[in-house]
Amino acid sequence: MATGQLFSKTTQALFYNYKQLPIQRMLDFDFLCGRETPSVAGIINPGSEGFQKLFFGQEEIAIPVHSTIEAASAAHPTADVFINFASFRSAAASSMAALKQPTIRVVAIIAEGVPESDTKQLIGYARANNKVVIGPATVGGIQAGAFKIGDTAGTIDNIIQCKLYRPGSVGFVSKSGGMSNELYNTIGRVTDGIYEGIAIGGDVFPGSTLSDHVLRFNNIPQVKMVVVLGELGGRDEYSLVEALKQGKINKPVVAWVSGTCARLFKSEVQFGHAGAKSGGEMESAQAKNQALREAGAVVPTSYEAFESAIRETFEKLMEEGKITPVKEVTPPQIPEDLNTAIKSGKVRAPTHIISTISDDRGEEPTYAGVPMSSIVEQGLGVGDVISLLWFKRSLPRYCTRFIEICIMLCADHGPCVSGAHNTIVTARAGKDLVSSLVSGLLTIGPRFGGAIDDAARYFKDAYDKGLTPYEFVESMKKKGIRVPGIGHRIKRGDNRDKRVELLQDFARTNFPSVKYMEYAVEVETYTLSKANNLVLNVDGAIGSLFLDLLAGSGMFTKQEIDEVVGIGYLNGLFVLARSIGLIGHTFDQKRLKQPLYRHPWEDVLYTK
Ligand code: Q5B
Repeated sequence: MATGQLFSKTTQALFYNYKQLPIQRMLDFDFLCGRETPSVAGIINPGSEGFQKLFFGQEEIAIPVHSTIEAASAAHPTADVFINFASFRSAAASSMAALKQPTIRVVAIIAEGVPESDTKQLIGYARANNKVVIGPATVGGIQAGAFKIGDTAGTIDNIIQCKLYRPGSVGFVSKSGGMSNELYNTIGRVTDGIYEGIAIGGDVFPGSTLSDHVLRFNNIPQVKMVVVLGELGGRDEYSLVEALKQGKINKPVVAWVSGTCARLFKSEVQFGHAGAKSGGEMESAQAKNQALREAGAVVPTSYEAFESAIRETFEKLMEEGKITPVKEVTPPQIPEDLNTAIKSGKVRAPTHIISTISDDRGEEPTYAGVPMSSIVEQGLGVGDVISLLWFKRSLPRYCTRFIEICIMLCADHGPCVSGAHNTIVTARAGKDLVSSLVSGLLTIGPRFGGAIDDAARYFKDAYDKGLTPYEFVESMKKKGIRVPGIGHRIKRGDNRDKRVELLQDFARTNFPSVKYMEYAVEVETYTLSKANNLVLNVDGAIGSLFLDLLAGSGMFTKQEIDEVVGIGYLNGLFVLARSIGLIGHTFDQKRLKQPLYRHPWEDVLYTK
């Protein structure tokens, strides 16, 4: 393993697998330490490329995302740490790929459960190539005031409390990541703080060992004392014992091997980590503590006494003048995330959207407050859903049935009408479903299918004002406006539109009143006397009958009716219905593999 410093205040990492929280925590730590560059240079998210927006202090920054380790290493040649958040399934392969990058020097593997044979290969490759592996099964490590791996040291509050935003004099190494947080706190309280802390991970074969890091700390001048937290199982601590005995470590080492309680169990005990199991006597916490003590480490009699041992060792170094007290700094305030601040009630923020028709935040979505399950359980249909989402109320069954009939009757009217024609031409030009659909929908307007709202407006106005059909039609003529809802390209007085008859029959049987419709029929009688094609068309029938529905159902105030007519809800019925047909026409053309449409020359009048 390389000697000396692993990280510095300019170290940058490549982060494998996009995980927003640990990356943001690294960047928050950077800000706290006053780093000038973010510690994450690039993110590798297999299969995707682009940028991820994250905060660096108050500023938003865009961190490049690469799809491969090779591409990321090439793009960020100065990023020499690889933080691997891959799952245990892919951690070994990605770590090996990272180790093979000439620019990568340190690989931290977070995943637990990496096969031991894979880890051994990684260790072999790393040693042969003078690289460092931290983990697997680790939270990572930290160089106080300089660089932090992922979630190491937990929340920003904890980092501030442990004074990890500036370097102290203690090198710390532990197996456990969870316990390293505990010790950061202890060391922060009883010394001038951590210089560097590493959790090597709880696997039987860690990428780097306790003694690897202690020997490294011994070469870092800023580290004045070393704290080691081992655990029962394995023999790693004996390498440290050897190093101490051979005089390779000349800085005070305060050590504790946890797991002394294992002796209280009658049989072999497996603790949380894969490597933490009480095997033979040599691997017991007691034996390792004793060996460390004999080799010259300061080893307390219990974990409870560990804190005093650390304090006393630190104070002794202070007395000897080997440690100059660290100059305290006040770290900058990390801006709180808006969501966190809102949750804690500290701030309020205006919303940007108001919505009153549906809500998907609860256990199940609701339409106008009605849960989906209740819609299904009651056997409600699309008419009821429209009534909830458009009108925000549950309309009586005859109303919702009327809506459904409108939709069924307007779903299609053959391939020759404007909408279907456009859709067919678009589909034959090789366009996709949505393009073909919207190209047809865009023809819906005052002449084709989109006259329902205007029909309702004009019929209502004329009826409410008490105009006779003659007065109404002639006043429209004077204004040069065609009566919406009247007239059809193929329907005639002697070839009525069956759809209109079906709607009228339904309404006459089910509606309490059909006064607006009867008025429209009187208008039709007058227009038919002028020309045979001026029938009440499907738009006019729906427009007038919807006025009857609104007025007769007792579910709408006069003001609400004016709003429905004023806003123009009713063309929505034609748009919704005809979408069904237009989608069908798209599929039809695709199914028939129809070629590009070209209009025949013979069908065009070329003239000057
Ligand atoms: N004249 C629909 O016109 C159409 C008059 C009128 C007074 C009128 C026309 C019109 C109002 C809009 C309307 C919905 C353009 C129609 C639909 C869905 C569809 C479609 C499908 C489906 C047809 C001949 C003479 C002229 C005009 C006069 C015509 N309409 N006068 N009020 N409303 N209606 N649209 O046949 O004296 O000769 O100059 O705009 O309600 O879109 O199936 O195809 O389901 O897909 O082209 O059913 O009526 O008649 O323009 O040659 O006019 O009648 O002023 O008089 P045409 P034009 P003059 S349903």
